[in-house]
Amino acid sequence: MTYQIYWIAGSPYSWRALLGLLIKGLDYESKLLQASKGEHQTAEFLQINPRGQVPVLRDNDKIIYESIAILAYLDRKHPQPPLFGSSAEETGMIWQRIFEIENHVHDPVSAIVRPVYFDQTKEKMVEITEVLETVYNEFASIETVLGENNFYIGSKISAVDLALFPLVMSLQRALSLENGKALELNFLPFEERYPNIASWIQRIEAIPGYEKTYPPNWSDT
Ligand SMILES: N[C@@H](CCC(=O)N[C@@H](CS)C(=O)NCC(=O)O)C(=O)O
Repeated sequence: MTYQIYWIAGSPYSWRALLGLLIKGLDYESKLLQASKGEHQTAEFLQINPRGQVPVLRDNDKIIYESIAILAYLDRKHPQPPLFGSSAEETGMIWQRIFEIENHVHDPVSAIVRPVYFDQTKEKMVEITEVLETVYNEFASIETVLGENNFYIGSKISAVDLALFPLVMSLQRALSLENGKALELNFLPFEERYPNIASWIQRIEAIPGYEKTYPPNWSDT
């Protein structure tokens, strides 16, 4: 049986897993859940992941959830191309960066993206303002790193890129929507404000099959 992946359109965590499958050149059966219909909360899905969250990877009788764990699982089963480095130094750096993204980038970016998606920018203006400096600082540091290399850790794509890319794309997406634009946050266009990030996005978008991972609900608007 090929892999099965349970995911929700527009979920940045799901996108990480889909990109991992793509980079590894693996076939998979797509199990796209409709969050609006509560398909991630059904008794059947809660048996698969009691937390009711996506992504979930099913490999025969093995169930793996947590997006980074899915990447690590795929990497161990299909070592080429390596997503977690080929040396102790690379592996250490990759995990360091992943934890930095999870601990320092994820929540501040979400604090901007979620209110835009849920049309709550007015109610959440204090929270958005509070995280702004952090997000500007994190983006400045990402921009510097990506000016030195094609990918986050050197010349090859790694799990760091897959962890970070959906968050960056989510911010870009949110700030392109009408209520996101109204915030006037000065992140966009990336081509002007963050040219190295923009080039990195283009490199990832150029991966054959990328379009299959692109959130289907983003193409509508
Ligand atoms: N840390 C988890 C987060 C998973 C997560 O929060 N997924 C969201 C979609 S982006 C979800 O399933 N939300 C539904 C819910 O929590 O009810 C991971 O990296 O996979």
